[in-house]
Amino acid sequence: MIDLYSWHTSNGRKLYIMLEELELPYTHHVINIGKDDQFSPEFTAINPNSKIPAIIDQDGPGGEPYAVFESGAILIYLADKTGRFLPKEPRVYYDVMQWLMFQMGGIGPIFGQVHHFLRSAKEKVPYAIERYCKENRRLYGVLDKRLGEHQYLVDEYSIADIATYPWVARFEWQEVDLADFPNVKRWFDTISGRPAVQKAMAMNFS
Ligand SMILES: N[C@@H](CCC(=O)N[C@@H](CS)C(=O)NCC(=O)O)C(=O)O
Repeated sequence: MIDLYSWHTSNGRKLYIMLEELELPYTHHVINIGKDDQFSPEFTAINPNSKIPAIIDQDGPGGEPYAVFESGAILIYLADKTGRFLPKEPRVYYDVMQWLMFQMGGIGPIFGQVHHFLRSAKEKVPYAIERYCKENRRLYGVLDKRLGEHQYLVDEYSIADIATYPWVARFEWQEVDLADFPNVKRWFDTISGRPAVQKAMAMNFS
C-alpha cells in the first residue's frame, strides 16, 4: 500500500495520474499547502524540503516502509516498482530520463514562476512577467518540435508525459493559446482522453 501526501497542484497531480494509471491502491493524505501543512513536523519527517508530493511505500525495498520525495524521483520509483511507463531498453530509458529531467528542471520551475507572477504576486512585476513568459513560450516551442516528431515525448506514453501534462494543462493560466503549438495540442488532447488522467485532473481538495 502506498501513502500519498499531496494536493491538487501541477506537481501534486503527477502522482494522482500515475497512481490512477497504475490502479495501485493508495491512501491519500491531504497536505493543504494553502494552510502550511507542508511545514508540519509530521510532513517534514517525510520530505525535509517541505514540498508536495511525497509518498511512503509501506512495502518498500526489503519489505520495509520507504519514503520518497521529489515528484520525478517518485515517478521513477513507482515505474521501477511496477515495470510500467519506463521502458527498460537503454536508449528509450535514457530518452525518458532526459524528457523527465527537462520537465523537472525546466518546465516545472519556469511555468511555476509564470503562474506566480501572472496570478499570485501582490504587485505587477513587468520584468519578471516578460522574463518568465518568454521562457515559457520557448519551452512550449521545444515541446512542439519534439511532439512533431514523436507521438509522445518518447514514442510511447511514459512518466515523462505524466510529469509534463499537468503543467501544460494550465496553459490558460500562462495565457498561452495551444493553437500556436499544434503538436502540443494534439498530444494534450490525446492524453486528456485517458480515464486515469480525467479522474486525477478532476480531484480538488480543501
Ligand atoms: N521539485 C519538486 C517541487 C515540488 C513543489 O514545488 N511543490 C509545491 C506545490 S506544486 C509546494 O509544495 N509548494 C509549497 C511551498 O512552496 O511551500 C517536485 O517536483 O516534487
